[in-house]
Amino acid sequence: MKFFKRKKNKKSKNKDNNQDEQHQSSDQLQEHEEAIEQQLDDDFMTETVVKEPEEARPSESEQEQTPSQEQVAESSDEQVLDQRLEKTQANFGKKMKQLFSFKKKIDEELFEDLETTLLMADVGANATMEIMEEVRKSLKRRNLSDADAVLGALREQLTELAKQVEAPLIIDTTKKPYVILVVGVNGVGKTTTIAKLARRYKNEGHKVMLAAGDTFRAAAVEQLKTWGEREDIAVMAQKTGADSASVIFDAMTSAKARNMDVLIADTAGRLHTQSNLMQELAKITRVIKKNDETAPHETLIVIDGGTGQNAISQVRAFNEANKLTGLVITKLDGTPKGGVLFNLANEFGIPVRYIGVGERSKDLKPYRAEDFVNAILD
Ligand SMILES: Nc1nc2c(ncn2[C@@H]2O[C@H](COP(=O)(O)OP(=O)(O)O)[C@@H](O)[C@H]2O)c(=O)[nH]1
Ligand SMILES: [Mg+2]
Repeated sequence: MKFFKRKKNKKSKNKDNNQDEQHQSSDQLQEHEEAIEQQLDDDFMTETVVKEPEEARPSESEQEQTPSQEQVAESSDEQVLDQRLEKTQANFGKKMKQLFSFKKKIDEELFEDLETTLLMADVGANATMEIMEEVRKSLKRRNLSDADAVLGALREQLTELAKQVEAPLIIDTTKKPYVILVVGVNGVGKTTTIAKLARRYKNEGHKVMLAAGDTFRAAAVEQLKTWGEREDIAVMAQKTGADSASVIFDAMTSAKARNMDVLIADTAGRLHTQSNLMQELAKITRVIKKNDETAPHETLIVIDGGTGQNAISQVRAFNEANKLTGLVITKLDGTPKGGVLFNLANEFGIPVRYIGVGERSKDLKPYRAEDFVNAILD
């Protein structure tokens, strides 16, 4: 039995949506994104061919089975997500369906089991409570109680919550450079995400520069420089131990002089509990504003998708030090607990701009609520 009904047909979806402006622009954006994704896919394929070791080359008979360009083109973002989020799917959608296959009767125990499944996937206590309350209300209102209806109502609630934080990051080209400040604790994937973003924006035709604002470790500057060289993107760096705020300030000046469109600034990872380091972050923003009072135009926090409840305290503390405007949730490919996105959505409502689903430079996807919910449920 198929409990969750997917709404995959974009054309019919358009008809249902009255074509209001927001949907129209988000569809246009989607088309645009698909074109970029294709470009990224093409780039990536060239890379793999170059790097492929001799013995790993497919034999001729295997080559015949290699998908054609057209077939590759057909593997959409949605399919990639389905694949990359399968750990969460196994711990979420699959578990829920199992609950119903064991029990035909819809009773209080079943609701409790559903609640547990949400909690186990890190949806968080508050969000779980609210979602389940809405599910119950919705069933009561429609006087329904069969398995399909329960799961359908749950899907609706999750989608609604997921949609509340759907707002793609659009580079404002009137800001030159458009400054993106990237913050977060150590090891969450800030530098990797910056490299992925740089590649994406470059492919969109923007002139991109990076600022190596993580001046704590020499390795951090080197890591960014290596990415920069690989992708042919300018990286502004100073010596280890330099003042992070001035590195970023100088990079802004240089970006202006070189007519750059986008400047993405890295920062050192810091624990949200280290108040002196959090104050330093506030100083970075103050110094940025001395260069351009409208900047930073986006302050992105990077959150490791596997962090669980700690993600909430991270976002809270960083948001107090520096007003956050966007979230990137990384490593969703490696965790069975992708439910943290709902927890964050419910708690803060800060837009989720991108999700990280792997270590390669193309493994960053613009966040789309419906695709995300489909990938973890079905
Ligand atoms: N599987 C996976 N690994 C990631 C992702 N994003 C980053 N990483 C890995 O996380 C580790 C730390 O990343 P890094 O960018 O150095 O983190 P930073 O300390 O926040 O700058 C590296 O090994 C990255 O390859 C992701 O979306 N998926
Ligand atoms: Mg880093």
